[in-house]
Amino acid sequence: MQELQQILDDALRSFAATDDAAELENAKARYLGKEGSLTGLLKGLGKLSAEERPAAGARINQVKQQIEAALQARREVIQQQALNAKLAGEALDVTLPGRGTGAGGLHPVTRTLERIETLFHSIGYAVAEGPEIENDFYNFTALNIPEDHPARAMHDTFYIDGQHVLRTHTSPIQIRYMQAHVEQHRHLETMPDIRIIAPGRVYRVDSDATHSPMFHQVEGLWVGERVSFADLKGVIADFLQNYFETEDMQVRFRPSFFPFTEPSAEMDMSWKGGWLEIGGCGMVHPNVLKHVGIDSEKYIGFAFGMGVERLAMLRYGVNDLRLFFESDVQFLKQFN
Ligand code: 2NM
Repeated sequence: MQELQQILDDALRSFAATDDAAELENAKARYLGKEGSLTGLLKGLGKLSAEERPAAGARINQVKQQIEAALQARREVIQQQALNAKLAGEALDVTLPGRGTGAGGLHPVTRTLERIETLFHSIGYAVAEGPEIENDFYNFTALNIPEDHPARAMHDTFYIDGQHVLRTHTSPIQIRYMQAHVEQHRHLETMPDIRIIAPGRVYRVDSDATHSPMFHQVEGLWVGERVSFADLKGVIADFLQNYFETEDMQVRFRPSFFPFTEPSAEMDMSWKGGWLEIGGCGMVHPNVLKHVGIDSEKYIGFAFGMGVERLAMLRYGVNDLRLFFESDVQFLKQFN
């Protein structure tokens, strides 16, 4: 039976030709299905004579078993291949070390603030804090800033409403502290000195390469019965020497004007053979002391203010202020 051999060869070839389970079952149908070629031969047995039938039937059944065996073998190979592919796709090396979550670290401005706080703490200054949303009195009036002063204008100050602003300096902290200090010592003949720094975020309508609408300031205040301009210069010089870790630090005061101090000065420090402005200062104006209920005939004080980003840039060698506010981890992780 030439035809039987042909069917067997075809079946084995088409089973071997596919890697796909569904395609294999389609191939099976072509030989063993209801319309399959082998099934056709079996149906044809009836046309044979009684003598021929048993031998022909036996041969067809033998081929049928061979095809079924090949089919089953191929099914198992394809199933195994599918399983291997699935396992490879899900491969997980449980012996690899974990990725971890990273340690994180402090922002350079935060580190600078902590350094400033530590240094002033070491010479007897407390660290005071206060709200970032302030009212007109604490941000301007108490500081002897007149009603028509340009700093009060909408284009310099972020207004929350007619009465409230984002603080434009940390002086309101000092005003609040002085008020509370006076209240706390009202029963005494004389009150102890006030020695504080007021670090924190401040806000101004200003944004370019050297100005950010939010930045950090540290102000300082010493109020007592015998506080002098010389003390002010000594404290500033001591701070800068320690902050920059150099004995070779010159401090220069240039006459200036602020509504809240009299006299007032700009502070410069020696830097790379020249001078660099690092803030302003002065003796607290008598009107400021009056606003917080301190007798300006008995008490006197100095105050100063410095930009924290400026101090951070100088210490870490950063040349663009904006880098501090971009939250770029590649930049920030250099400082930890
Ligand atoms: C500065 C410059 C000069 C200052 C004044 C006061 C207060 F509240 F005592 F009046 N706090 N800070 C002051 C004085 C701030 O920053 C450039």
